[in-house]
Amino acid sequence: MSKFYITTPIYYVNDKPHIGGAYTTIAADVLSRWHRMRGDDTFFLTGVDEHGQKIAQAAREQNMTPQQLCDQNAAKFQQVFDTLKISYDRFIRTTEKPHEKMVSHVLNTIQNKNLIYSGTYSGLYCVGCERYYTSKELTDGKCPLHHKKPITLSENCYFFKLSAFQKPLLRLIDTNEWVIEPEERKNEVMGFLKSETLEDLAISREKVEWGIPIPWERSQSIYVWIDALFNYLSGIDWDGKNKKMPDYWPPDVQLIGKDILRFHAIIWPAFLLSLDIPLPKLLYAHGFFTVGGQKMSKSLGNVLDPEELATTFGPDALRWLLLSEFPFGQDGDISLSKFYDKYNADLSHGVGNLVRRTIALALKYKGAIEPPKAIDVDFKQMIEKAWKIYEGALDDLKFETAIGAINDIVTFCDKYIDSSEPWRLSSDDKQYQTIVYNLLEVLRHLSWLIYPFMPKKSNVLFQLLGLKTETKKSLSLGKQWGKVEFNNISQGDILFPQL
Ligand code: ME8
Repeated sequence: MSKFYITTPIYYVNDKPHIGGAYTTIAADVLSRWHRMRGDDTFFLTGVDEHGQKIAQAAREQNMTPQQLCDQNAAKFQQVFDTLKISYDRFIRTTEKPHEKMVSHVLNTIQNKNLIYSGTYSGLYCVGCERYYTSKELTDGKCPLHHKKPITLSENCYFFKLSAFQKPLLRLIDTNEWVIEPEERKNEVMGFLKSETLEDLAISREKVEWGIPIPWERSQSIYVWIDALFNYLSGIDWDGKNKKMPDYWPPDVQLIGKDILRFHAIIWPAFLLSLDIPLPKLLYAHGFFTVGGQKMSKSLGNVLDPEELATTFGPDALRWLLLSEFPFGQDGDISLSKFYDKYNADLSHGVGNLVRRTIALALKYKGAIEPPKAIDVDFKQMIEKAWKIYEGALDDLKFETAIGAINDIVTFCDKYIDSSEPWRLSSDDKQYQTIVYNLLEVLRHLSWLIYPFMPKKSNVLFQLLGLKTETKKSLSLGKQWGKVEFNNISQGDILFPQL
């Protein structure tokens, strides 16, 4: 059995769950469900980032202790993830004691290797981002994200010798030992490493009351970003000391948004190299989306809320819509009107209508619908081809291609119904039964195929087909054509009511 370890970023606990984070998490969930369905020993880690000045400040403003705020908001994230049918195996919170202990151990190890030294850092600091900016990175002297002038800050701190890793990282990326995808993102990181001198990294700060103390100097605490990166190790219960890493290590996929690429493509692997820990197999940074052609912003009033969208379209459909609108690795645009159009086209008129038509035809025949003596080769080949495209697409994180393969099956069947005109035949006719069998068998395959994207609808469809135990089968059995008999079919509620 292969293992599959996948991670998302951990989200700032003081923010509301946003559609951007939901996008990353849904994508990770689809991959996790796909790997579980395939029989892989899968571990899906997500969670929240709970330390730092911003969180302490937000708690003060709300008359709460930081821990109270974290507890309240972490629960909110979990609730939204439940709504979105996120099947994480572990929801990590960086205020968990084992995480804090692990980070302390790891810092001691790096310190013992002489890769940490004390110094003074002075720089342009954005409170909103909790990070320093170089003047080059600012837009008109302002933080590109918060559009505020950073403050000049000087403080004693510890530095990590990040500069020592510039050459090793360049080599690892160049030789694809450290794989960053899509290609564009890899080139971005390579370009940066080739053209800029990597400076040592300030890893601690003074007077942050809500952070993990530097073990040998408790007046300093570790910078929230560094603390957060180590969640990928504490999330699988590594204690920071044991030489043997947990079996899930290294991650097979680390999914992130392109905004946090440098943290994950440079700083994170440098820490792992400093600890002699194998690097993740793949770092994949997806794109950002605009809404109706514009950047999402409160002032424009175009912020999409994942919970509201799940109420409008249903969580299953929302997952499908988000991942089908534009290619995963690229930037794209979404909008409510596009969601309505796509919902009606793919789901209501597409999959949903095929289900309703097929079941209506099947119910006209009273007996069990058995595999025909001569298997329909066109159907068998069509389904085998669809599976091939679908599997290759999910392995390459091309969600939109996998969804396209499903839509093509539906189109094939719609044409088949129109051309074979089963309504002209008597239900006792062998030809009628063959047509219905082919269509039911397609629905059974569709239930498997839609599962990673729409787990609840997939289960409903299996039930309508009278195949409640089908998912207990291995995928390789499930993928075979023409072996199953249908004898307990029912027409339930409409799967995707038109909106
Ligand atoms: O960066 N549009 O957390 P975060 C699209 N705690 N995606 C967005 C988005 C938007 N408007 N806003 C956020 C952090 N995201 C750190 C991570 S990991 C060790 C620590 C997505 O909650 C984006 O993909 O601010 C980003 O990568 C992720 O949410 C986390 O954002």
